[in-house]
Amino acid sequence: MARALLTGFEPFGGSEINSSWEIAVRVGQLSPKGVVVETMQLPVSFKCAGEAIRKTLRENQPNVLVMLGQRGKGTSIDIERIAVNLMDSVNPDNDGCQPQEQAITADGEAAYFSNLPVKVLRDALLQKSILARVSNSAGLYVCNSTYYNALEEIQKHQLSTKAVFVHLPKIGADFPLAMLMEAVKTIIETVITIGKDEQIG
Ligand code: PCA
Repeated sequence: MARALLTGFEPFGGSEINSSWEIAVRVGQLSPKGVVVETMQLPVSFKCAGEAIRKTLRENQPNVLVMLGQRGKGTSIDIERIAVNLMDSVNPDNDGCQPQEQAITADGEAAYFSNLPVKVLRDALLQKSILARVSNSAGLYVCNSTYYNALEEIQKHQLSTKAVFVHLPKIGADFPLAMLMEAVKTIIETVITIGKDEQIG
């Protein structure tokens, strides 16, 4: 059976919860079809989140990595296509770091793309009438840098892990908990279906 790692972030910026972790932990218990899902909470720390995701990827080599983050002002479920090699933050992370126009990896690639077909994932959500789009920027804060670290690690070590980052809006009237859970479960199941054709896992 394929193994998926589903990550979410701890709260940040004075909030009590982070929708990404609330959803990750619940979807982990849902047992999506054809896959064993492990969940992991990441710190909102440029340094520690990057190190943690790299270590887990190397040690556990999951078949699938779905990383979730919260986009506070998000009005859709955003399937992130790309991570760029830049940190530039308006607010400090939970360690008090606030890098300004700094590379994530000195002399690293300018950017990495998801190695999954992002439009297929978006369409799987639209088919269920869940508002989703492909996003071409995960921002320049901790989500982007964690995504970059993950994709670079996969590339550098030639791992077979298929990875994508998804920004979720806050849980609320427009995006109730059940809808966000259904969305993330659908993404995982769609990745597994794609993988059957490509022999993931
Ligand atoms: N969202 C932030 C970091 C953690 C999270 O959930 C971001 O979009 O970078």
